[in-house]
Amino acid sequence: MRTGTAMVAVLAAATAVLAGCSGKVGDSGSADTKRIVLIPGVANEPFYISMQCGAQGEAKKLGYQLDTQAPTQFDASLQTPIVTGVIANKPGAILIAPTHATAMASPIKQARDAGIKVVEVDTALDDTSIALSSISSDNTKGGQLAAQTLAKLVGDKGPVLVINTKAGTSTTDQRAQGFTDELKNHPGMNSLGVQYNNNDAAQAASIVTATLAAHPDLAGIFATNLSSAEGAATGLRNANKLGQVKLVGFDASPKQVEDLKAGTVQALIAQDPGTIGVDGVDQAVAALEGKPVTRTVRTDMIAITQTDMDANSKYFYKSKC
Ligand code: T6T
Repeated sequence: MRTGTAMVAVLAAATAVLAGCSGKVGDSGSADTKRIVLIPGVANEPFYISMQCGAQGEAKKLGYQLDTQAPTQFDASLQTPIVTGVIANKPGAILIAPTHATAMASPIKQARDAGIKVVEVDTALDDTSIALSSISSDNTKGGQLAAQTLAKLVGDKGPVLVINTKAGTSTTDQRAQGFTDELKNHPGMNSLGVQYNNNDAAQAASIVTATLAAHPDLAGIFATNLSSAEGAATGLRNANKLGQVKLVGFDASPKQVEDLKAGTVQALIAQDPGTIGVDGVDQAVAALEGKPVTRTVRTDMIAITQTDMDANSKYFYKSKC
């Protein structure tokens, strides 16, 4: 018994020393202000891997620890328990890509109310009062850019389809809206509407197959993200319509880059997820150190075609750091 008590005392003393070193005061329940947790939309996906690489590098540079915890699918019901678990561990800040603009509000608010600094990376909540800062591409503009790019490819005429991922994803909803708005400036093109693939490439391929059966004159497709674009390319390949139906896809995963090189996809709107990660850490650290925080930070986005792909390879996403 006595040995046990002594060991507890030694452990408590050691914990206190460690706490002093790291800024952690485990038992008292206050936050570890040197630790930041990144919660991406989904695990093992090149957009978020690139974001994590940027965030990790920046955190190291600034003397912070960055941990990453991602759901296995892009789904609020899987991301919510991750946020709840992270709150219990009390990091100083979280960088989060909310998987739904309203469904993630309550768990993220709980994090904020627990004293954790919240920074949104890529996606955002509709309620702008919860996060301190949001870092993303200008997604509405990205959708407009996709429409302008597709208009050139189809000679400004014919039926076009939008393949979106999941309704309620702030970024891709804005891209679809930007695309639809810009189509008003291209009266020769008519929209066949927006279809959702549930962030699943196989579903995007099936949407293409079904659309081609009903509209064999389909001229072009705008795929609003990585899974939509990878799947749409597969659908066109299956239907033997490669190059005939023009495809513009958001993002630049290794597979999308291969598809661009092969001529399966005519243009990619690449984002800069590495910089989103870097800027996210910078804003979180500013908040933790009591410095001014920027509420909205916009990162780069670029339309890449086969002819300029080599010059723009810095925008290609990574599958590991
Ligand atoms: O397009 C990115 C991201 O910007 C979007 O919010 C969700 O999908 C991606 O992660 C690509 O899969």
